[in-house]
Amino acid sequence: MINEEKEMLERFQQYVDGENKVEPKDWMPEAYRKTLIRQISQHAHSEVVGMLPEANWITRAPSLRRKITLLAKVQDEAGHGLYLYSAVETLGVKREKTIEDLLSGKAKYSSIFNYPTLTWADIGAIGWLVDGAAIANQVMLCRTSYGPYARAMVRICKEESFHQRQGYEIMMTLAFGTPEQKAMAQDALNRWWWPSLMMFGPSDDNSPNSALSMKWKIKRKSNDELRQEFIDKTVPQAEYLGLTIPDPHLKWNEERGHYDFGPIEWEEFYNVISGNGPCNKQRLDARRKAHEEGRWVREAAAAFARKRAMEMQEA
Ligand code: BYC
Repeated sequence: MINEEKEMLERFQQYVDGENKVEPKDWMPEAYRKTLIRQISQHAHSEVVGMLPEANWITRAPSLRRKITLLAKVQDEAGHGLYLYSAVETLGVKREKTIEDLLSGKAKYSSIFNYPTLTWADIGAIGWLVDGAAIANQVMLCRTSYGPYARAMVRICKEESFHQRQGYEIMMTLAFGTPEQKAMAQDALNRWWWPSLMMFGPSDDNSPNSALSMKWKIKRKSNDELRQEFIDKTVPQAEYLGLTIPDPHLKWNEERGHYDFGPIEWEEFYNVISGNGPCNKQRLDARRKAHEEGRWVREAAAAFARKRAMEMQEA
């Protein structure tokens, strides 16, 4: 039995190394299934919780055009959550259970959404930096080894690109606007820069899940590699805006061909992911309230589906 399992593991590794996609009915190691359930469900929760800080500004968007665009973006995030919850279901976990884990505080979601959106410029900074960081991470996930996750990511990435552009465009309007508008843009950059870098997760030497995830090609690039890619891409964008990234250590390193950057406050990151960030309680309370208020819709949809199934049987 042990030999048999070892053989299956080896075959699985060869299959993944051969750049083949793993599909829901294929045999997979239990740890592979578990880590995918963990990562994809956290990702789904992040999309859904991520709607909250932005939705906070829908009623206060400065023009009809901005309001329509923001509404579309927030709706896209809901759609991303739905694709990803479906991808988790293909791994044998009921959606209800996945959502229960979020509402009970057991499951994580991205640290970034535990920060408040204080001004309109934050909507620009989120699109530019948070969606920018998300794209850096998610382009890699389009090539993840699990088929349903990879396919969901292709569509999500296309939409994230539009989100990033709308954010950068808001930042351009503010940065090239009045001195007050430029100051708002700078203030938003100051507050969102470091939390955006934390989105990529702990540094490689403190990332317990990375080794297996890289081996099984769930992740294709390490947390630090992606963080560096994001910084290298974003610094020239900030320069174009005439804004200053709040890091006195930020400096182009000719030898490395990358920007050097200052130390990340990991204590803040661990504090946020253990539930003690500025908005953790507010975010979970909002999700719990929405879940309760949506109960009748779920019940009505389930009753309708049961009725349709009975009608089909009778026909
Ligand atoms: N926040 O071993 P590690 C979006 C946890 S949504 C919270 O490196 P892994 C968007 C990690 O879960 C963006 N927790 O883990 C939506 C682990 O804890 P557990 C969301 C974090 O999984 C709306 C522990 O720290 N994107 O795009 O190998 C509007 C050790 O970490 C975070 C995704 O979810 C964090 N930032 O790597 C706009 C992408 N980082 O689970 C935008 C998919 C780490 O062992 N996820 N932790 O208790 C991933 O690519 C990976 O899960 C991560 C972490 C790179 C995030």
